[in-house]
Parts: sequence; C-alpha cells; structure tokens
Amino acid sequence: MLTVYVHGGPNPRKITIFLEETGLPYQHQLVDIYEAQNRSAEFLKVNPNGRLPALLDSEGPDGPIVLWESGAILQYLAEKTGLFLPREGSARYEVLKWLHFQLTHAPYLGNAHVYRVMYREALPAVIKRFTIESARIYGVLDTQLAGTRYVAGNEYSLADMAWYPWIEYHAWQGQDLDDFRHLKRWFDETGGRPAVRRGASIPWPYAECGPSATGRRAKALIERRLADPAFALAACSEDAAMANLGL
Ligand SMILES: N[C@@H](CCC(=O)N[C@@H](CS)C(=O)NCC(=O)O)C(=O)O
Repeated sequence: MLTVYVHGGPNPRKITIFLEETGLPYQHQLVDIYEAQNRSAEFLKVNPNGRLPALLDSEGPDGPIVLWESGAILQYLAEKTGLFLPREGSARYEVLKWLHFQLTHAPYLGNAHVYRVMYREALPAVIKRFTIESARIYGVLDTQLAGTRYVAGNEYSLADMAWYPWIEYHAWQGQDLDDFRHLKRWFDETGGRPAVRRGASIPWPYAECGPSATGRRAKALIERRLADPAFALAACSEDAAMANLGL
C-alpha cells in the first residue's frame, strides 16, 4: 500500500496528481502544518526535514521504503510504474531537466508568494526581486511551451505534474497568465485533465487551504498570523491574501 503524507500546499499535490494519473491504489494522511504536526516527533521519524510530501510504500524494492522530497518521490513512482518518465534516451533527461528546474526554482516562486502575501512588513525591494524572478521563470516556461505541447516535450510527463500545482498559485506570485499565453494554454489543458483535478483537490477538504479556498478556518489562521508576526503561517485564503496586499 502507498501512503502519501499531504497538506494543502503545492508540493504534496504533485504526488496526488501523479497517483491519480496512474490509478494506483493509495491512501493519504493529512499532516496539518498549521497545527505544527509536521514538527511532531512522530512525523520527524517519517521526514527528518519536517516537510510535505512524504511517501511510505509498504511494497518497496527491498521491503517497505520511506521517501521525502517531491522530486525523489515522483522519480520513484515513475520508475515503479514505468509511467511519465521515459526509461532511457534523451527524452528521459529532458524530463529530468525540467523536473530539476522546477525543484530548484520553486523557492523563488515560494518567496514571491510568502513575501507578497504573508509579510506586511516585507521590504518592497524583496517583493520586487522575487516577483521579477518569478516572471522570468514563467517566461522560460512560456518560451518552451511555444514549441512543445507539454513542459518537457510533446509527451505528458512528471515534469507537468511538478509544475502544475505551482502555477496554480500564479496570482499569489504576482503573475498574470494572460502575459504568458503558451503557459496559459498548457495550464488550462493540464488543469482540464480529470486526474489532475482529482489529485489537486485531495488535500483541500482537510486543510481548507488552496489558491481559491476561502474557508473560515483559513481566514482565522490568517488573522492569527497578522496579529502575531511570530506565528509562521502559510496564507490560506486568497481573499485574505489579497486583502493583505491591499487589493
Ligand atoms: N523540496 C521539498 C519542499 C517541501 C516543502 O517545503 N513542502 C511544504 C508544503 S508545500 C511544507 O511542508 N511546508 C511546511 C513548513 O514550511 O513548515 C519538496 O519538493 O518536497
């Protein structure tokens, strides 16, 4: 059995999208970061880095295996299933290249999101730096997608699953998809896949936290963050986030 540890952010959704695409049976377990469950001794035994996603496969290559880091999990699942990552040849490295580009550049997008939405006290220069860098990354993807149907070529791959949940947060990163028409075409097409819709919705009923979530609990958490700057919270409501930005 596959158990994927999730919460409402973009990284766990890469894995639930992959699993929904394959049809493999799996279960998911919420680790609520707003209740600091990811810092509990129990979860730190699963992932000593205290982050989501993590995966437990009771039927790993040599017995049960625990993995964390979304890229490692995607590659593991692709190799386990033989899906969404070519086994050999340049097409394989093309997919890995765009996967690693996502993994190493996600922090720019994440910082754009964090400083634009969560920190009223953030310096304008910091917000500008991460917003501009996010736009540059979007431009790289847009140029690629002008010539290919999917992120890593003309075949749908795990690279699409790595990027999609992050591009869902475009408004929080200060980006307008109308400025990136090839990326927008890909985003709409990818988001229209039933498995992507299912996978992207898995953590939400629990965390009430997502690009379009407006749950009461999310708002309460934002208010707590605004009242207490020491309370490290990932913003949970687009409405509250936009209000925070004065929009
Ligand atoms: N490089 C990691 C990043 C994982 C990560 O930062 N996940 C976020 C959720 S999207 C998290 O667990 N945040 C909890 C925290 O910041 O304490 C990966 O790709 O899996």
